Amino acid sequence: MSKLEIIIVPDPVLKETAYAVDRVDDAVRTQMDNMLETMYEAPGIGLAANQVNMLNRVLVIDITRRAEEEGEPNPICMANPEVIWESEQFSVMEEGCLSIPQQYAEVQRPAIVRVKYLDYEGKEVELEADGLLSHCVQHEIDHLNGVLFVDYLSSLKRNMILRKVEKLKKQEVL
Ligand code: GNR
Ligand code: NI
Repeated sequence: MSKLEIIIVPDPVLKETAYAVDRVDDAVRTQMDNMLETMYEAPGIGLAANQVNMLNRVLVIDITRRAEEEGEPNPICMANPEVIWESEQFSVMEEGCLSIPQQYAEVQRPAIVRVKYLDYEGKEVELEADGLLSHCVQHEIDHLNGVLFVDYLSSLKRNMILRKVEKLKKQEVL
């Protein structure tokens, strides 16, 4: 496995729409392995292909490995994920993004989603997600469509966050 470099804003690759994979082959599985390693190392609870400069519809998630809890790992790998149902109820949660380091904001999303995707074996499966997992899977699918969590904020808040990241970059804190 190898660690990949995570792309930080502003970068055009984060605005691109990723293309569907034909099938989950060994190359895609290797990509998923490398993305998981990169995500755990970061550390983060999700990672989408755009963030590591790849433009296929692949993402990885593991919400169990958060510092405080350190549960058993539960990696979820998805290719061609699609939201096939969303609840009418909404949920608001503070989100962060490895491509927008050290910045956090509340984001409103459908509380529960049902997602259809190809798993690590290439089998078509469905997953119903709520809570943190729901926010995370929606956040990652957004990446594959070139959308970032700051795109849901007012332009004032968005620009403030993007300027702060610029400043951190200049100070070479990142
Ligand atoms: O590590 C991450 N935490 C997080 C918290 C709330 C909602 C979504 C996320 S995903 C983020 C990692 C990341 O940037 N994935 O694209
Ligand atoms: Ni992100």
